[in-house]
Amino acid sequence: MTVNVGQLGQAVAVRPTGIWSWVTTVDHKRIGILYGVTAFIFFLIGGIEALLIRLQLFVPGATLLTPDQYNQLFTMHGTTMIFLAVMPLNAAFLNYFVPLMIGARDVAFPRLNAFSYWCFLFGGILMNLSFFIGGAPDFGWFGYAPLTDRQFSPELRADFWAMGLQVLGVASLAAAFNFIVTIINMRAPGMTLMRMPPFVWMQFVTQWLLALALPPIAVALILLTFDRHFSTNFYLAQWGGDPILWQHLFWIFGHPEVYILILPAFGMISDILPTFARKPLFGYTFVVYSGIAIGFLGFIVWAHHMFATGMGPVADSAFAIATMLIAIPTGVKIFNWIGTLWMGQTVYKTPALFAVAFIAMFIIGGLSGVMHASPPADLQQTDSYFIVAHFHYVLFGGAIFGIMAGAYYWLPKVTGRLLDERLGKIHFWLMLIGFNLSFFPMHFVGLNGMPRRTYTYPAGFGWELMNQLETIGAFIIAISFLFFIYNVIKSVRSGEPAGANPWGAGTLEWSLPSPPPVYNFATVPVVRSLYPLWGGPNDSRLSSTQPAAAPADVHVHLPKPSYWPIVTAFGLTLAAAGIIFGYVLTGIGVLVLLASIYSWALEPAS
Ligand code: HEM
Ligand SMILES: [Cu+2]
Repeated sequence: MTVNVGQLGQAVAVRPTGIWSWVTTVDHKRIGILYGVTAFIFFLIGGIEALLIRLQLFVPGATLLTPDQYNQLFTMHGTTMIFLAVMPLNAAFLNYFVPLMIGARDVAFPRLNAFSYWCFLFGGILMNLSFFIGGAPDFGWFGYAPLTDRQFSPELRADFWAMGLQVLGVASLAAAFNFIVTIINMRAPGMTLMRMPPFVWMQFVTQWLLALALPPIAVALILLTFDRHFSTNFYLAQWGGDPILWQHLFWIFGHPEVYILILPAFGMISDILPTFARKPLFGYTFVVYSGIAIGFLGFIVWAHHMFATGMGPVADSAFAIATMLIAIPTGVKIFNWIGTLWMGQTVYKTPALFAVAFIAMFIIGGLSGVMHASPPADLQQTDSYFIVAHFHYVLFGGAIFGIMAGAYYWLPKVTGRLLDERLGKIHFWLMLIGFNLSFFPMHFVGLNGMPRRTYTYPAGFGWELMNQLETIGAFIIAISFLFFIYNVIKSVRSGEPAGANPWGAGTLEWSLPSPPPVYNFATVPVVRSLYPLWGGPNDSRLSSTQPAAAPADVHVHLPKPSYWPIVTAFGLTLAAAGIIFGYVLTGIGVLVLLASIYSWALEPAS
């Protein structure tokens, strides 16, 4: 497809419409929107699961849920929040903004990008279908062997889980390679590595973590599938297998995974704070290198999840020390964020509020994390509500607060409309209060012995009040999100036009009109600094009406829409679903997969 960008008005008319245009889109911005909307729906589903869990725990001895239903809900809540909400929400920002921030017209492999999204959607649907077919997975989000094996999970539940995760893994791997190549190869002239916005850097590190951490879990899941379907005994101790093997393989993936969840938020915060503090990020180089250091260290600490298995003093010490080391680069980052705010004239718009709360909440989660880096402390805390408190402070207080900062910051670029500040602030305060009410008491009940993954508890241990507060907090969080949803709808319908650069930010995406045209940049920009829109007479901090780049009369080549990505993803999912529903389906799926890969390869690119 060739677009004449001689006149902007003409180019806007080129923007395709209709549902078919979404199904076949290869535009990274549309794919970003698809990721965002889908992931947000999964976030709401995971949230409703959390509310049911909290209702059941509101009073001792409640009977709202059966033990089996409870197990399904916490397993699907954890799995959904991690794989279907936070990862793809991060992917939404990755897709929409990384090309804009590096001055590219699209990603390196636009059709592969669409394929990633469809795999994510189909994998998520496949996993959730289990609720209607014999029950959802019920063994916790890390699926410890032998609970998942043929002996203790004879139903289809573990198959749904394993196959859903495999398809989701393909989605993330394809995206990882795509964005590694995009970031290395498609930067605008002058955009050296050390001029990349921190968000791009942290996403770059994240994509490497994905590329290196997903294969181990793919292998672990294949071994599990072999155990379940072909009578191998990788994880079954009575036949010479080793359930601890699962734990190693899982956590070799699982610990990098927590950085996969949080690093993009680190990046968002590092871009948002300078905008509102009106000054460059303090210690940019340190933020970049500490992010890389966290990425490396993340691969050598996995067994801190396994202190309770009795690995012996040498392994325990090594993993404890390595884990404590991560506090250093993490502390460096926190120091840099605070340094950015220091003496800045910070304007506390909604994105800035979420960003600052992110720092505070993440510090709390980081501190409890360092606490269980010590094996003796961990033996007290593991499998208790203390752990649930800890990881919600990093995943919710960290990742979700970061993502919300990002949403309030960047949505005006996507929709072209500002969000309502008053509604945003109501959302913020309710969420902050609800979050702390819900999760801070979990530290105490945890240290007082309340185990995690327990569907009820007896009265008289002194846990009642705390649990009631937690449930009330959860509902306050839910209400806060109603304000967010209302705000977004209102903004899309009747929000004030955002203009190109409503915050006076310094990075490249704000030089484009909101929303950006299909081809992003009429003329590829030349970058001379970390904040190309700051400095000089047109400093965007001084005037918030930054003119959009002047359109040049050139022809831009854009990739053609294609339906092969969705067909290929469908074939792959069918093949995976065959493991659950019957191998014939796997055969059909493989045929569809091969045929569509072939057609994809032969399809002309433009
Ligand atoms: C709406 C706010 C949320 C509430 C009220 C909530 C509540 C809970 C509760 C009470 C548990 C413990 C269940 C048990 O051990 O019996 C839990 C588990 C979990 N939550 Fe959340 N949660 C929320 C949001 C999130 C988010 C945003 C994430 C991740 C990004 C997340 C990830 C997890 C994980 C991984 C588990 C562990 C599941 C398992 O033990 O297998 N939660 N949640
Ligand atoms: Cu870990």
